[in-house]
Amino acid sequence: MKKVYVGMRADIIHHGHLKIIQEARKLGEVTIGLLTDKAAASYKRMPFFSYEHRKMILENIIGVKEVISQETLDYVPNLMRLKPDYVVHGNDWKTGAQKEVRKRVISVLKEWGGKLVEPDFTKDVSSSQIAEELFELGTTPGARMKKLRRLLELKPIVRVLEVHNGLTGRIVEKTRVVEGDNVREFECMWLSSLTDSTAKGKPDSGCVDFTSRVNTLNQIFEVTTKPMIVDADNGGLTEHFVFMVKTMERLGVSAVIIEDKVGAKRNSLFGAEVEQEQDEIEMFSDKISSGKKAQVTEDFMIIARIESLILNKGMEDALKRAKAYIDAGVDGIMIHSKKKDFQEILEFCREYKQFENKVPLVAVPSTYSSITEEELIGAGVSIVIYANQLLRSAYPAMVNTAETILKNHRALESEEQCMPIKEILSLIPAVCTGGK
Ligand code: SPV
Ligand code: MG
Repeated sequence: MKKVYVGMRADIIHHGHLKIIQEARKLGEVTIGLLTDKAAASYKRMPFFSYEHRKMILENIIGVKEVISQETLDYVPNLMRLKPDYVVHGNDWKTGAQKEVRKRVISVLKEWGGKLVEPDFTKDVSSSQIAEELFELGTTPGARMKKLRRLLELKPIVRVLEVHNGLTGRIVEKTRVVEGDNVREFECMWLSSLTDSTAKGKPDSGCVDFTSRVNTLNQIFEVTTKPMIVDADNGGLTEHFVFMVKTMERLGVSAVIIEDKVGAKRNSLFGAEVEQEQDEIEMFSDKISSGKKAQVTEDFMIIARIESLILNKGMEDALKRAKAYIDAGVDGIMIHSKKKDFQEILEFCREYKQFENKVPLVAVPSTYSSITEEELIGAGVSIVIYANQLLRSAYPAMVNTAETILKNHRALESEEQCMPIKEILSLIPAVCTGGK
């Protein structure tokens, strides 16, 4: 029997997959190289179904002899081991994201005279299209909430972008950039107190009340499926925080971040320019453990935000607090800084790496924005939050348009700054507003 290798992601199985397997069977004994969850998440969104579930389905398809794991997008390591006579793949990978992977398959097969066989791909069905349609259907609170923990397992860093209304939620949901083999997107949303307040024409001083923040959250959740981290300021009094935890969890929020400050709420980026007081370690630890006791599921996360560097309390204090908060049961640590350079963040990360007990580390590079995701990964950061960029870019554009109309006594000159009317009419698909 000849050996036939078929690499697959097989997240949403359809007749296109079965046709490939049928073609492969005609050539010999079929081994499926199934992308692991990490490999599948390395170049585009994480799969809907876990490796075990995808494997179980494939193993029960007639003609599949064995399913083995493929740990990289690159087929070469598995091909070197198995030295198959044939690799079978639909001919849709000649162009686009997988072009390079294909080239490497062809060149390694040459080493033992193996062949690449490329049946016509099935044009009337596409996993990506089915996935898009599933996302448009929406999600449930429980399914959305779980996604952040899964992303933390699968991605080297979870990329989070600020949202403050339904439209910005849609931007996080839909925006994608293709870079070689990779489709890059934001995996999660951040409901920022700064941009939520600013979008409502109010200062970031806690004057947008909790009910209003929950309303905004619901508006965003109506039109998105990605997970959400909520900026909960300092979480309020401990006896109120426990209710906040339950509300957030019930809605399907994946994590809240609470900052270790007390007193009148001021945005951290003011630093020591304004009066800001840090909480006692014991009091804040108590808030964390009370919150942890209040949550119902294992999925919800409470992340503690350390303000020591912002308030010039020093590295020692920041590290001491990180240890105490971890002991109190926190699920993540956000270390904040308002320096332009990122040396103090890297110093914190270096020390943090030595901790015996670690939880995922979160960074918010608003002022030290020159740091790259690769540098953050190297430092051990698991979540990067781009906390305010959508609103900061939208506001100057809108003011500019307003001024252009005023200066010209008409709207014509503003047109080149605006998206075409036709485009805005179809920006939101009809399915979101009640059918096609
Ligand atoms: C926010 O986005 O509201 C934050 C981050 O809390 S910062 O503005 O940097 O304090
Ligand atoms: Mg905030």
